[in-house]
Amino acid sequence: MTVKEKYESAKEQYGKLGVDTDEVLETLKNIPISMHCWQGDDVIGFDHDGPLTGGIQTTGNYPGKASTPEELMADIEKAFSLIPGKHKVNLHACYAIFEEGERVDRDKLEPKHFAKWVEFGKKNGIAFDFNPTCFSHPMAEDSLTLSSPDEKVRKFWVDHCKACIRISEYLATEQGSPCAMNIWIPDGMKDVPADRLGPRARFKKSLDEILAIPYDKEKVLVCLESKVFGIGMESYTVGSSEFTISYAAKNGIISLLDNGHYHPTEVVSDKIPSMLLFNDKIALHVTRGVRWDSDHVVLLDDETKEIAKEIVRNDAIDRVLLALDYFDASINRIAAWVIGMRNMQKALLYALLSPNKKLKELQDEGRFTELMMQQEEIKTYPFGDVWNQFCEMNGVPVGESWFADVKEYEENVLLKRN
Ligand code: RNT
Ligand code: ZN
Repeated sequence: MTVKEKYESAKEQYGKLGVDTDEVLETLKNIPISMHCWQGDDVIGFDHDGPLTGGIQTTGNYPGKASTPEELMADIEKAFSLIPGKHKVNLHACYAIFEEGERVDRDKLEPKHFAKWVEFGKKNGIAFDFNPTCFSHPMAEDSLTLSSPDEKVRKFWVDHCKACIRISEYLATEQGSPCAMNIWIPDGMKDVPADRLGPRARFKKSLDEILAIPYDKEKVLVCLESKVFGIGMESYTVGSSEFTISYAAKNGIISLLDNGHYHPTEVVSDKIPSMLLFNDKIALHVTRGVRWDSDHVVLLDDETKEIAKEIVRNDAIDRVLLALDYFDASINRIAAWVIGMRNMQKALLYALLSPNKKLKELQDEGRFTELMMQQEEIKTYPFGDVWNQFCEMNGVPVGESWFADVKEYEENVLLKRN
C-alpha cells in the first residue's frame, strides 16, 4: 500500500472518532517551531574562542560541528530540508557575524552584525527569534550578569540586552513578523547565600532599565526564562520561577517556561493551562532533562505529548511561542535537530488527532472508565500513517528515509571539516 492509501484508511478510522485528519494536517502545517541554532555548534557562536559557561554544558565530541557562519547556515538548510512545514530559527547574540578585522563587544552589537542572517533568512523564507547571550564571556566569569553587585558588570549586560532589543526589532522589521527575544541569565550561587533579595532587586532594576528603551512591542516579544539551578549555581538562582512569572505579569512581557528548569517531578504540561488563564501569550523551551537539566534531544515521550495536548486542546496554538532548547554534542548534530523537531511535530499531531472534545465530555460527566479506555485505545490508532502522509505532502522524506540523507551529508561535508 502506498503512503496515500494507508492514509485514507487511517482517515476513515479517525473519522469514526470525529477527527477530521485533513483539517489536522492543515493545522499542523501552520504551527511554526523555533529551531535553536545552538544545537549546530554546541552553544559556542562566532564572537569568542572560550568555553561554554553559565552553568550549562554540552557533552560529547561528535565530528563535524559547524564553526563558521557558512557551515552553520548550510547545516540549518540541510536540517530544514528534512523537517516538514515552515519554521523559525532561534539565534543567540553570540552568533553575530563580523566583517573581516572588525569585532565589537556584546554591549556594542548592532543590527548590521546580523545582516548576513537576514540575507540567509530571506533566501530561505526563514524568520528569526533572538536571545541576549549573558554567558561565555569574560564579564560573566563568576556567573553574575544582570544581578551583579559590580555596577560596571551590571551596566555592561544591561547595554547588551538593550542592543539585543534593537537587533530583535531589526529582525522583525526585515522579516515582516514578530521576533521573540528571550532573556535568560545564569546568575546564581554555588553555596548558601547571605542575601537572596539583593541580587533579585538588582535583576529587577536591570530589567526595568532594559525595557525602558523605546521599542515596538508588536515587533519585539520580550520573554523572560526562569531556572531552578545551574552547574555551579546549585544553591540559589536569581531568576527563579516566582521571580520571572511575577516580573513578566507585572511588566507586560512574556513568561518563558523551559521544561528542564523545574524540580524533577514538576511538569510544565500542568503549568500551561494555569499560565493560559492569566496570560495572553506564553513561551516554551521544549527540552528533555535526564535526571537533571541535561538538555537531551526531544523525544516523542509522555511529557512532550502532554505539553502538546495542553497547547492544542486549549486552543492555544497562536498563544504559545514554541521553541526547542537542547544541545547534544555526542551524536550527529543535524540528526539531533531533525529528530527533535520532528518529534515536537509528532507530539502536536498526536494531540490534534485526539478526540479532545469527546474526552473532555467524558471527564465532565464523570465517565472515568470510558475515559481511560478511550485514551488508551487511541494510542494504537494508525498515527504513523497520518504522520507519513504529512511528510509526503510537505515534500520531506517519509519514515527513517531522511537518515540516509544525513549520513551522506556527514560523509561528504561534515567529516571533511577540520
Ligand atoms: C539555560 C537556558 C537557556 C539556554 C539557551 C542557550 O539553562 O535553558 O535557554 O539553554 O539560551
Ligand atoms: Zn532554555
